[in-house]
Amino acid sequence: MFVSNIRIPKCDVRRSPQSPMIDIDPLKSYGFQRVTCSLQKMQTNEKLSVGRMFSVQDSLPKLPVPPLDQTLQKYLRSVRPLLTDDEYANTQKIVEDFKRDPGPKLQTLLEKRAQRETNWLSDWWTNTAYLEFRQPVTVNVSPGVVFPKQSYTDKEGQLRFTAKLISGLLDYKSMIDNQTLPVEKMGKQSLCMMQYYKILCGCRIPGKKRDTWVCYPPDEANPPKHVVIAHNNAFFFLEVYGSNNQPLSIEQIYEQLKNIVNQSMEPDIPVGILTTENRNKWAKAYELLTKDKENKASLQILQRSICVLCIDNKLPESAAGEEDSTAAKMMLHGGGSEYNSANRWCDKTLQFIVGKNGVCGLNYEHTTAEGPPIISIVDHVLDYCSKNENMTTPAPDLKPPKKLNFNITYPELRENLKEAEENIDSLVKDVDLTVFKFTEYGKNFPKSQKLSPDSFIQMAFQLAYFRLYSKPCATYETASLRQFQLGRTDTIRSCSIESLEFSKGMMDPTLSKQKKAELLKKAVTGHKNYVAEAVKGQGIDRHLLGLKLAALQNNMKVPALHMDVAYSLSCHHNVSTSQVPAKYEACLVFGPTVPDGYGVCYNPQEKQILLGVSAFNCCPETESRRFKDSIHQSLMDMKSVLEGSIQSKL
Ligand code: COA
Ligand code: HC5
Repeated sequence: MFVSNIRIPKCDVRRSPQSPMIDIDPLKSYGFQRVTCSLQKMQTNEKLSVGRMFSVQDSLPKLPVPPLDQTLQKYLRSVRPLLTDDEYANTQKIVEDFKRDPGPKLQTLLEKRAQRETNWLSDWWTNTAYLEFRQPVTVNVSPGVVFPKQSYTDKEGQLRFTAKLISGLLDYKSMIDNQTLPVEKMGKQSLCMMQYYKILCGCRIPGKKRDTWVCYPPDEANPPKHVVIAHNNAFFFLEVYGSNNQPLSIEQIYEQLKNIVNQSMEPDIPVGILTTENRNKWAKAYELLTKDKENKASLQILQRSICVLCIDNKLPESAAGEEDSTAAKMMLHGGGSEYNSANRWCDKTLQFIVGKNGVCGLNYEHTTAEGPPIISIVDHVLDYCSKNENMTTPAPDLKPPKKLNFNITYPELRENLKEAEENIDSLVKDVDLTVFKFTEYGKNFPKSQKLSPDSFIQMAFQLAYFRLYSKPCATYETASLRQFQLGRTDTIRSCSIESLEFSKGMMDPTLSKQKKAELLKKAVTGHKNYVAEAVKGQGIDRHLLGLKLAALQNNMKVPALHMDVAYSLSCHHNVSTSQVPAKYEACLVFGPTVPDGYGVCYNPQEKQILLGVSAFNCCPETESRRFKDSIHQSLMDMKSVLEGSIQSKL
């Protein structure tokens, strides 16, 4: 928990005002202190004595508020391909009206907020995108990452890998604790490092209208020194440092894990399944659960932990060729109550999942951070695990692992558990997931054509959708705002007038390859320009959201612009995408953001592209495999037109 003397840049991590005061008396035996926290204290924190990791933090620019006219002009262009002529004419009028009133008033309110706050967006974003979201975090919010398959095939191998993974994680954590982690860069631009600081200590807590988020950073008086191990639905406290603050050796961790497994040979009460529930339902159950002192202590150990490690016992059978998609499901939702969905604590920021037969990866709760810091940990841990030598030495005064007890005293809680099982099982049935490796080429091909690989891939998604549905759709791509203090993300609206021209052109058999290549290049360039502006804080989606929230906060009504069909259509992302590059062959997955949409996460490597495509079975119009095939076809066709047009030039 935050305490007054933590030394972080004054801008940064803040406790949500709703966060409960925490009484952790039952943990005294583990040497934790009672700590209380206050938002006030957090806000008055003075500067961090800056190590390398935060060396440029305070000199990063503040997120700007873009000019109103610029946003409105871009907005009109972005909605054009989604609207009929009549709808567009109506939207033009609505935008003109907004420009006169209340646009300027709201813009002034936003500019004032930007002067006051370190980042005018970050708190609003945390609340609207995450803490106020009421659907389950499972599938809807928390992404999954599949690691390359490991070589272990039995329980001993599984536990040895887990032990090494924990050791690698602690090795990474020491760079956060000592602030020696190098500042991440995007081109020449340094990025905000605050997300790294929160990854190995954050947790979400369910609330009735809004969740809260707590964090126990490394430089508090008594920082967390334990992980939680989940096995057979039971949770165990495992201290991973000795009394001299030295991490346990790999062998020591392995022995502790063996002890844990021996204590949990039969499936336990599936309390963890509650964390996969709708947040309001989980909040109600949480309230009941915390009436019991022992439960409360167990919950606090989970929340205070560095991370959770899920040692899974079950793995569904996969049809040939489906193994990667099955693994991705284990990471995204755990396979339902019959498999591993109760062997999770989905509120915890980071859960490593070590499954049977070499299937492993992670799931992370998104409130705390974007993908790149998570992938930085993954790359480090996998590097560490691939080394043969063992540099660790035994640490003194090992504490035995301790099972976290949960007493299900209220009959309602039993019903909550049953209902949570039913709900996750139907969610699991609804998820349609396909992961695949496109091996024909990677970033190398678009680069050889002097085109941005990311924009090229985005145009493949546009064409893939158009090929299946003969129409364009609002498409989301994540743009990083981490060039700014406490920056998170904005939206890249990948569907554009140019992308539609390109998609139509590609499907037109009468057009020459030359002409198609021209349309492709124009669309790619248009997209790249949008990206360049979005990452500089000149995107439109967060600005429009800010204008709406400024109205609501000042007791004004929601502007007509935000009630218009153009706004809702352009925010209904039938394709929701994100690029997350990784060194390893990691496959990344997240769920669609609308019932009739696709989620596409891609990891472009030099000579191949790894993709995770999701959809919902309940929607008859979507199918992940069809979309995947269409992406494949689009990437092939795009290469062909570029190569064809070169030949025709010769
Ligand atoms: N010709 C040749 N090479 C080019 C090129 C061109 N016209 N344009 C770009 N390239 C090269 C780049 O130099 C870069 O080279 P590298 O592989 O050596 O690093 C590479 O191609 C990739 O560039 P590009 O494909 O244009 O993408 P990007 O790295 O600029 O990323 C975004 C674009 C939008 C993905 C990025 O700006 C961003 O915001 N990422 C954040 C995503 C995120 O947070 N995801 C997680 C969400 S939880
Ligand atoms: C392990 C990588 C997961 C990527 C998750 C991601 O891209 O989240 C997006 C965050 C944001 O603010 O854009 C949201 N999205 C899943 C809806 C694209």
